[in-house]
Amino acid sequence: MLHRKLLFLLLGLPLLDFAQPVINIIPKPVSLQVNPGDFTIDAQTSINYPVVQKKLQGAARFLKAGIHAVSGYELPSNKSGHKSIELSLDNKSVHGDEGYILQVSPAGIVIQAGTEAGIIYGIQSLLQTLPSVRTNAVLKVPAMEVIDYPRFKWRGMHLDVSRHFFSADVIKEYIDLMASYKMNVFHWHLCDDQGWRLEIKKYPKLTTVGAWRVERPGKNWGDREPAKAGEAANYGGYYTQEQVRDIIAYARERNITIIPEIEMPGHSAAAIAAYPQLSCSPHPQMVVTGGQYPKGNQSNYCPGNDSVFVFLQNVLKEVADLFPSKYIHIGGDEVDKSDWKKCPKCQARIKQEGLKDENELQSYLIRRMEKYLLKLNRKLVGWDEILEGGLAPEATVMSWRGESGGIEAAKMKHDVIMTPGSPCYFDHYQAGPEGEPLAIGGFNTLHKVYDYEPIPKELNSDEEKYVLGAQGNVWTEFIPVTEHLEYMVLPRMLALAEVLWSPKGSKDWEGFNQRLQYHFNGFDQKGLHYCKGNFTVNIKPSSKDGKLKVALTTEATQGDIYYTMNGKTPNTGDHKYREPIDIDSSVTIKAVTVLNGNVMGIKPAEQSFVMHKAIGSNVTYDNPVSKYYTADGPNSLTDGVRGTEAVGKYWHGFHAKDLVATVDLGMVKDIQYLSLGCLQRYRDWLFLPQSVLFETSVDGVHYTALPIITHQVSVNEKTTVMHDFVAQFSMQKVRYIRATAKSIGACPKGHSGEGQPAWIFADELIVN
Ligand code: TNX
Repeated sequence: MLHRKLLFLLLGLPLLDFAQPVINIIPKPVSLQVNPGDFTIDAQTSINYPVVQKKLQGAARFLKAGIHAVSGYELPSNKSGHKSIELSLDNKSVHGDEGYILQVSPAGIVIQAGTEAGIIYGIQSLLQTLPSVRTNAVLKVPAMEVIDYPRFKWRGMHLDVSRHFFSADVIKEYIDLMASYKMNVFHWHLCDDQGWRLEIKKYPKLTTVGAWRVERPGKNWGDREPAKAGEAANYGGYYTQEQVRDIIAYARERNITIIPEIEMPGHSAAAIAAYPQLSCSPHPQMVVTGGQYPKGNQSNYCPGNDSVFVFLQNVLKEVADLFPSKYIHIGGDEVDKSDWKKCPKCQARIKQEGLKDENELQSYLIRRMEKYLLKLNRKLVGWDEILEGGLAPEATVMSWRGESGGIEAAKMKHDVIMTPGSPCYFDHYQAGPEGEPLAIGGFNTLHKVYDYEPIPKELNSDEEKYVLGAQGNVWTEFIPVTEHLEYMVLPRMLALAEVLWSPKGSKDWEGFNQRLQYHFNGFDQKGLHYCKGNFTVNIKPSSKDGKLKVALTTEATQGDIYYTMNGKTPNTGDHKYREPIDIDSSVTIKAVTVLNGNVMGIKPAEQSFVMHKAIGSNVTYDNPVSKYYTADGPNSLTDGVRGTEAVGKYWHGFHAKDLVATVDLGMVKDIQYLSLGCLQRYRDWLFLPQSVLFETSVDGVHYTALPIITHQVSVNEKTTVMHDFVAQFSMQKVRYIRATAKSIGACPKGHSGEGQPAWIFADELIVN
C-alpha cells in the first residue's frame, strides 16, 4: 500500500483508492468475485420468489427475520415497483444439493439454488455481509458474485446433554450458530450414565428417574462423590417429545438434520437406574453424579436378556417416530465387558449364538439393532468400537479414537465420519491452557482445527468417498453452563466449518484470521462468549551455543507482541517484540498480543527463567521419567526454564516412584544453595514429595547428605502449589549432586484416585 502511494506521489498522479470492500464470509466460498458498486437494502426492498415455489416460503421467512434482526425492517414479499432480493429454485447449473449462487448488483440481489438448503446458504452468506446486530447503519451490500457449494456432506457438531443439561432454548442457539456457518448435522447425545434426557412415552421412568441426579455443587467432575441411598436428586432435566418436534422443525428450516444418539450397550447407567432389570445384576442404583461410579454400579445393558432387546427396540421405535433423520446413532463406545463375563445369561447367549467372546457379544447386540433399524428404514451409526467383534453389515462408523477406526471401516467400504480426539474434540483446551476454564484435558487450538484434513492419507481415491465428513464433539463433563459451552465452540467451529465446506486447495489461514475479526466483533456485540486464545503468546525457549534465547509467537496472524521483563503486565508502552530475546539473567517474561489497541488473548503469557550454576548440566535418573511427561528433554531440570502452572510445560513426571536425580556439574564448583521445585495439583493426581534429600559429592562415589527437607503443604490442598525444597549451607566444593524426592506413595483418602499411585512433578533443580 505504501509503495503504491509513494509511486503515485512521485508520478504526481491523483491518489485513487481502489480498495475493495472486504467480504468476511466463513466458510470461505468456492468462488467470490467482488464487482464495483453496491446494493442498499432498505425498508421497501421486497423479498421475491416465484409463487409456485411454495418451498421458498420458509427461506423467505428466514431472510426476513435475519434482516429484521439487524435493521428493524419488516421487508415485504413479492411486491412490485421496488428493488428486490430474488430467491429462485430454477437454476439447474448450481452445484450439488446444497450449492447456491448469490449475485449482488446495484439493481438488486438474486439467490439461486437447486434446493431450499442452497437458498438458505445463500441467505447465510448474504447475512454475513451485514452488521451482526441491530444498528442504524445503512445496509449496504457490496456488488459481487458468489458461486458456492460444500466439499463434504456431513458437517457435524455434537453436543452431550447428559453430563450437563442444556435447555431447549440453548439447543436452538446452538443450532443457530451451526447454521450460520453452514454446518448441517447436529448429533444430539441424549443419554449417558449421568442422565437420560429424552421423553419416551412407553418408559416414563427413563425421565422421572433417569433424568435426575444428586448434584455436587462446586466439585469437579472426578471429585463428585456418588449419591448415598436416600439422597434427593436435585439436578437434571429432559426434553419432552413436543419440545423435540419443535427443535427438529427449527433445525430443518436451517438445513440441519438432527441425529439422535441413544447409547448402548454401555454408558447406560441412567436408564438402568430407572429400570434395574435391564442390567446383568439387577439391584437398585442411583443416577451417576459425575466421574465416580459406586462399587457394583451397572452401566451396561444385559445382551443375554431378551427383554432388553424388547426395551431397546421400543425405545428406538419412538425415537425413529420422532426424528426423521436417516441415521440413528446407537453409541457402542467404551463398554467394560467384565460384567458380561460373570453373567450366566450373557454366557448362555455367547454359547447359543456360537460367539467367540464378549466383543462378539457386543457385535451381536449391535447387529440386532441394525436389523431393527433397517426395518424402520434407518441407518445405524456407532462409535468406532463397533468394529471390535465384527462390524454390522451396513453400519456407519464414527472414528473418535484417532483415525484408525475410520480408515479400517472405509477400507471395508463402510461410510465413516471423522471425529478424532485431536483435533475434533472441542471439550479440550484451546489456548493457554493457563487462564482457561478447567477442561477435561487435551489441547486443540484453532490452528490445529483449521489444519485438519478429514481424508486420511491411507485411503485411496476409491476409499476416500466413504468419508462423509467430520464433526466437532462437545462432551460436557467440565462444561456446566451456556457461556462456557459458547467459549468451547467459538471460534473452533468456524475453523471446522471451513475445513468441511471450502475446497481443500483454498485453505488460507491468514485470510481466515482476517475474516474472523468480523465474526469476533459480532460475538462481542451479541454477548456470545468465545476464546481469543489464538492470540495468546507462545514463549518458546531454545538454547544455542549454551546461550538461552526465547522466541515469542502467536497462532493469530494479526497484531503485535509486547512484552515485559520486570514482572509488570505488558501493554503497548512496553517492548515490542521483533526478534528472539537473549536471556542472561534470571527473569520472568510476560507477553501479550495487541490488535487495534486492544490487548487480545485470555491472559498474559508468562515464563520464568532462572540462571544458576547447573545450567546445561547432565542429569541422570535412577527411576525413569514418565514417557508422558518428558518436558523439553532429558536435562529439563537444569535448562533454566521453570515449570509453569500448565502440567504439560517443562515438568518431569514420575509415576509411583521416587525421583532420584544425579546432576554432574562437569567440574568442581563452590556452592551454597540447592533447591528442587515441585508441583502439587490435587485434581491431576500430582502431589508434593513428602521430603527431599540432597547429597553432594566431589568424586561421584562418596556423597555427604544434607538435612532432609520436609514441607507443610497438606495432601488435601486443592489449589495448585509450586513449592521449592531449599537447602542453604556454608560454601562447599561440589561436582555431583543427588536429589531424592520421596513420593507420598498413593493418592490420599477421599481423592478420586484413592489408593492408586501418586505422581511427582519436578522442575527446576537450582544450584548456586
Ligand atoms: C470419551 S468419545 C467418550 C465420552 C467422554 C469423552 C470425553 C466417546 C465415544 N466416549 O463418553 O465424554 O471421552 O472427552
